Amino acid sequence: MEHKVQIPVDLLHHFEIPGALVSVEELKRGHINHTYIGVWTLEGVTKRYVHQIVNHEVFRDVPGLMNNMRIVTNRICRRITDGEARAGDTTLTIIPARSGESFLVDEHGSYWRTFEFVERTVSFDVCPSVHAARESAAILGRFQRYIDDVKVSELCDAIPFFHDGEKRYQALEKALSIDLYNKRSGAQKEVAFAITQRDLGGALVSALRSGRIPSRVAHHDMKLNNVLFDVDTLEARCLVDLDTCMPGTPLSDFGDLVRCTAVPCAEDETDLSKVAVDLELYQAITEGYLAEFGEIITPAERSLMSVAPRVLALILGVRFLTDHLSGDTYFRIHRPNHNLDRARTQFEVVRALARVEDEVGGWFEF
Ligand code: GN1
Ligand code: MG
Repeated sequence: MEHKVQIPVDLLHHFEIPGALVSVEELKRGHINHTYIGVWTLEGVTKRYVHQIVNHEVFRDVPGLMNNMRIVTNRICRRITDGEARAGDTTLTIIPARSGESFLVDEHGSYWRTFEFVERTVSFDVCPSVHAARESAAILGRFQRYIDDVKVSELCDAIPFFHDGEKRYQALEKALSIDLYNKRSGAQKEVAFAITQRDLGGALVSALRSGRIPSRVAHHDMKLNNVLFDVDTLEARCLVDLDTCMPGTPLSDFGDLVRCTAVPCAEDETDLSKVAVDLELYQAITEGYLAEFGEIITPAERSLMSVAPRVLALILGVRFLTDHLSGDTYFRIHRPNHNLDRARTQFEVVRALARVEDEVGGWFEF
């Protein structure tokens, strides 16, 4: 389940960081990459950096991914220097290797990269307030506005078919038919629910494919804990985890943010009675988002906003379930049946969102 990583201290000194590494500690967060916080010192002054191992089983094209990230962060930096960004907004700063590359490969074949640590910020796994909900959505709207003129053709698919609900269902069907670990019988309820929702899974990707909604660069992992808030004012300042910035639809991000923020419980909550939509949070997200991005999105995109959270929760649930059936090779687990628990929770989120969908529909109209 866990694997101990040897920190390649010598290799980290090949990044463009002046000084020496004093200490490094793992930040236990995220299901895919491994993240460490390094403290460096130069002439008595210390500075923190984020060192990360990019999971190259998941991200097959690390140079392509880093190029996407460079394009997106450069665009945001230009908005900031041109005075077009909100005061305080910032983005990730990639620290290149001395060779000029944006990553280094260690002797075990792990891909390491480094960012500046964004100081004086905090993040939340569960939404702490209506203000935080509004701020997280507003920074998402600004992020999408800042990068809206980046051409989708400039970015590669960091993970092909990532939020493609149809492909995700095909993968589930394959895992069910192979049933390599005989887990299907223990997941009957979840499998049955997933099958009834198949059409919903494809709702966004079919609109994209038919051209009903435009392809735009999107973040594709818009969890609340990927938003950094100012530690004093709790204003949202930065979106992190830019690995999956690639062509798609911004509805993916809006949907993801609602599914995890307006349902304020842990993603693997086992007490399903805690899985409920907080309409006040949901409304704050909608208002915060539309205030920043509402003038850019098309009527067709707006018309899909109320269903997007349900689609995103379903796709994620299907992905967790598929991974459970396939031996937990993708999402890191911390207990037996963890991915099954996660799938069950997401399916409960789908049900909870369905119950409020008519009620919230009017929020998205002009
Ligand atoms: C993964 O590792 P993390 O937490 O940043 C996943 C997302 C899921 C998320 C669910 C590359 O993100 O798609 O929505 O878990 N990232 C990838 O918690 O698959
Ligand atoms: Mg991520």
